[in-house]
Order: sequence, then C-alpha cells, then structure tokens
Amino acid sequence: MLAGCSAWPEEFAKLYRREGCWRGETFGSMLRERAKVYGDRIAIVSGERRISYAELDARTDRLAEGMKRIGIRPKDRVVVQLPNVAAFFEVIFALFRIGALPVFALPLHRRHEISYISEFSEAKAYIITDREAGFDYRELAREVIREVPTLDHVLVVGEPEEFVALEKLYMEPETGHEADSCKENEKAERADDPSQLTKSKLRSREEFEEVGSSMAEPRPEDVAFLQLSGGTTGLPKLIPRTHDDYIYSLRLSAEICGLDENSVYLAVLPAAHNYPLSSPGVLGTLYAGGRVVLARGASPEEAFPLMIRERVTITALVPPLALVWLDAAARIKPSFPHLQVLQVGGAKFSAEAASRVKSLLGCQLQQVFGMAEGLVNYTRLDDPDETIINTQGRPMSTWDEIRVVDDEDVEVKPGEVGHLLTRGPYTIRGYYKAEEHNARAFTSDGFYRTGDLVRIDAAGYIVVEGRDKDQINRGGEKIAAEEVENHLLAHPGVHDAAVVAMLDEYLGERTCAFIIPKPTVDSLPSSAQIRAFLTDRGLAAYKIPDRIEFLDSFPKTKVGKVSKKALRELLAEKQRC
Ligand code: J2J
Repeated sequence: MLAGCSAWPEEFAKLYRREGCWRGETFGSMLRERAKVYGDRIAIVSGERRISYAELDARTDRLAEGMKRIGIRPKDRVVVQLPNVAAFFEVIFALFRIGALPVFALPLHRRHEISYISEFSEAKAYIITDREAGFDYRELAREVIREVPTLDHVLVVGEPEEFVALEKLYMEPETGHEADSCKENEKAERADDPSQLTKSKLRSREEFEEVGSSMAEPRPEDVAFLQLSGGTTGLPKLIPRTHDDYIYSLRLSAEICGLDENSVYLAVLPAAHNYPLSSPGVLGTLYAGGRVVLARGASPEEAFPLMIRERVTITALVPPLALVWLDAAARIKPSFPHLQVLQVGGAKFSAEAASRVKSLLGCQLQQVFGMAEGLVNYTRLDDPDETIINTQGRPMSTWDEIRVVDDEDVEVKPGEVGHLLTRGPYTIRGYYKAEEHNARAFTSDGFYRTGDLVRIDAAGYIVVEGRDKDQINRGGEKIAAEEVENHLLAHPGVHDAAVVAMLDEYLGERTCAFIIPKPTVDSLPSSAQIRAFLTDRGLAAYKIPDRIEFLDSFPKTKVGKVSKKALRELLAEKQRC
C-alpha cells in the first residue's frame, strides 16, 4: 500500500475477499469491461457532447498515454479540481489506468485549500478548468505553483494561457503522436518562463518508452485516489480509498438504488464530493452501464428541462437544494415521467420536507447518510413511507459493523442515542499520513469514530440525532471549526476565536464566529474587515463565517475549555431577540 496509508488487517482482507466483497477489479479494468459490453451506448452527456463507453475508454487510454509522456508515474498524486465536465472522468480514469492518484479538490476550494492539499500530498500536477462560474482557475494555479515546489504541471481544460492544454495530451496509442493540433504545445514552448517550458514539454519517444516499461499495472488492493475529509481539525485530512473497497461500494450502491444499463443519473452536485461520485453517483452509474448526465447548474431552471430532455431516472441532492426543488415543483408542477428516485443526503433532511417529495416530484425519496471515510446508509426503495421519511437508512453491506456507544465507548441500550462507530469492507482504517490523528479518530480495534450522534430503531435503521465533532454542516458542505479559528487567530486584532454552528431554516446550519478582540488594538476590526482578511488568506468562501460576534470573554466548561454549547445557546438567544 502507498506509504502513509493503513491497510486492513490481513484477516479482514481475507474475509472481505472470501465473502466476495472485494472481487479484484480495478477502475481501469472496470471501464474496459463496460466498453466491451456497452460499446456504443452513451456513458456521459455533457452539454451537447455525448460520449459512448467505447469512446470514453479510448479517450482515457489516449490521455493516459499523454500523461505518462509528461512523466506522470504510478503512485504520483495529481490534484484534480474540475467542475462537472466530461474531462473530469477522462482525467480520473486515465490516472487510475496509470496507477497515479487523483486528489479530489472541490470547485469552491481556493489558494489555502489547494496549496495545502498539493503540498501535503506532494502532488506532481494540478488539473483545472480555465474559467467556471465567473472564476479564473488559472489565476489560482499561478498562486498555487508559487507555493508548492512539487507541482511540475498545470493542465487546463479549455484555454491554457501559459499552462498546458489537457487536450494536447490525448495521444494516439500506436504512434505516440498527439492526436490533436500542436498549437497549445507550441505556445507552451514559446512561454516566457523557461521552467514552465521544460515542465510542460512532452518526453521524447525513447524517454517515454523507458518510463512506460517500468510501469506496473495498478493492483486492486492499491490506493486508487485520495478523497477529502469534511474535517474536524485545523488542517484537512486525506482519505485513501482502494480500487477494491470503492468498487465494492459502487456495486452495492448501484444494486440498492436499482441501477442498470437503462438508468440515467443526473449529477447536479459537484462530482468531486463522495456522495455524487459514489452513492451510487457517477461512478456507480458507470459501473451499472447506465448513462450519466452532467449538469453545470443545480437550479430548477437549469435542471428541470435537462431531467425531461434526458429522461433522468435518478438524481441526488443535499437538503437545501431539495427544498428549492420542492418549492419550484409546487409552483410549476412539472412532470418527470422517467424519474424514479430522488436521493437526499449529506445533511439531515427534515421529515416535513421528506413527506412532500413523492407528491410533488412523483418519485420515490431515498435518504442517504454517508461519509467519504466509508460507511453509507440508504433507505431502501421498497421501505414503507414511514421509514423513508423518518430515518436516514441502514448500512448498505451486511459486513458493515456498527456500534453506538457512550462517552466511555460502552454500547448504549438499544434505541438510545450514542456515538456512531463503524468498520467494514469499504471504511478506511486510517487517514493518509496522519498517525497522531488516527489514534484518536479510530478505536484500537479499527472502528472509525464518525462523530455523529445516532440512535438505531427496532428495525435497524439509523436516525441521525446530532454531532459530537467540531464541525459545521452548512447545507452539506462541511467546515472544520478549528480550521477557521486558526485563520481568525492570525488576524492582528483577534485575541481568541470560537466558531460554532448557527441554526438556519434554509441551509440547516450556518457558521458564527465569536471573537475576543485584542485589548491592545485601538479600534475593533469590523466584521467586513475580518471576512476580507479570511478571503485574502485564500479560504474557500463557504468557510467564511456568516455571522461574527464580539465578546469580552468566552463561557468555559468545568475543565476550563471554551464551552461551544454555551456559545450556541447564547447565539440561539440572540437569534430569538
Ligand atoms: C445527517 N447527516 C448526514 C444525513 C451525511 C453519501 C451521502 C453523504 C455523504 C457525505 C457521502 C447525512 N443526515 N443524511 O460521502 O457517500 C453528515 C454526517 C457525516 C458527514 C459526512 C456519501 N449524510 N451527513 O455527506 O464526508 O455528519 O459525506 O458524518 O461530506 O455528513 O460528510 P461527507
């Protein structure tokens, strides 16, 4: 396994293989198989582009070839920050084929997050789009490469400016020649910065063959990619997922969601999130031989016509978006004759909203409670309405082990609320290069401490009751309080900071930062100045506190720690006034 990753103990690995959970597939072989079976059938629809399985497979090979030529090797890490475009999947399958590891960044991440994950993963390349939603990712790349010396390549979907156009890397496999025009490469060669020139130059054929011959096929037990954790600590954690474990989760998800080659999955959430990637998401749909439709926007105005045009059968939302869709549906009364399932997950969906799905959208609701670390729970499509509306589902695998425990790790009585611990065939045994944190985040016998407070009903279904982790769930986007606090503490006018969740009707939660100003500073910094400060530090916009409150001191717990519970109560009181 990749250094810095924790493998499953051998007896568990044997068990999961023996029981048929891990079947020895890799992403590369999976796509090859699907291309053989489904050839001309459409795999991905992106805008006006329709890409068949055979084409996706062939383009992936060509891109892998080009990536090898610029020196991307097995186990290299490559930060991928792309919106929902077809190239996203060509890129990740090409990396899978090489045995290089995509590191999934979210489109909303900015300098702070990208520099950190690039540096921490020692990434060799960074793959972006040129512009999206009014943001120029090439500007971000310019800042990031200044900070991260390991980054040799910036590859761009679209207009590359001084970087390299991804399109240039699609090689004809037999000849090793670029399949497309050399225009962008010529531009790279004319670039002012000589380091960019050598970095972006393609290797000679001889050199390439030498590199190619030393490449071993990725193995099923190898780490396939690094996913980002929602995080509870000062710095984001990376989650290593293997081909074996992730493909198992895709297979089960596809089965539970009733996917087959006639299914059409609409990806409205950014595909880099674990949920739309794998539950069953884009990859689960491709696993089942279905069709993926990539949406650039999630609003009803954009998504509804696409659902009708493409005969979408299943899609996935977070609760705030589901609320927007339900309101729109109540107004315009759309008809989606093909839609069978609306998944809602990532944050708690209220029973009230859940009860409106069937009548307003004419499909079955499926609640999904999952995590990028592994465990995913689904309500089943044939469950009674009562279960679908009031619970967050049950684990997808019979091999998922679940414990609900008290503060001393002792199991609570059935039906009581406690901390959810889990281990199983697709739940990681440790974060990437995080030994110290792993000792806290996992029990000594390998259970992952999810940080969720749950109870389990008599039928074995999980109800999420709250959280014991220091995180804000802002409509499905996770924010580690400590990460934001650390940035606030860097402000010269801030003496201390505590970030807590603030209840919000629409997003479920927003963030509020409580700040004790430095007594030595003459004038109190304004909320706007603090927000601008955090933006300048390169923090993603969704992590910037929605509300900032100034206090002289913080309420403390009995052991002298800042009482976030008391701060949340204070906030609730202020909200009531
Ligand atoms: C309450 N809280 C939920 C739910 C996640 C499928 C679905 C979601 C994710 C995901 C995922 C919740 N009700 N229905 O990866 O594959 C909160 C919990 C959980 C955390 C994980 C998937 N669904 N949550 O959201 O890694 O607190 O994964 O521990 O982003 O989201 O967040 P994340």
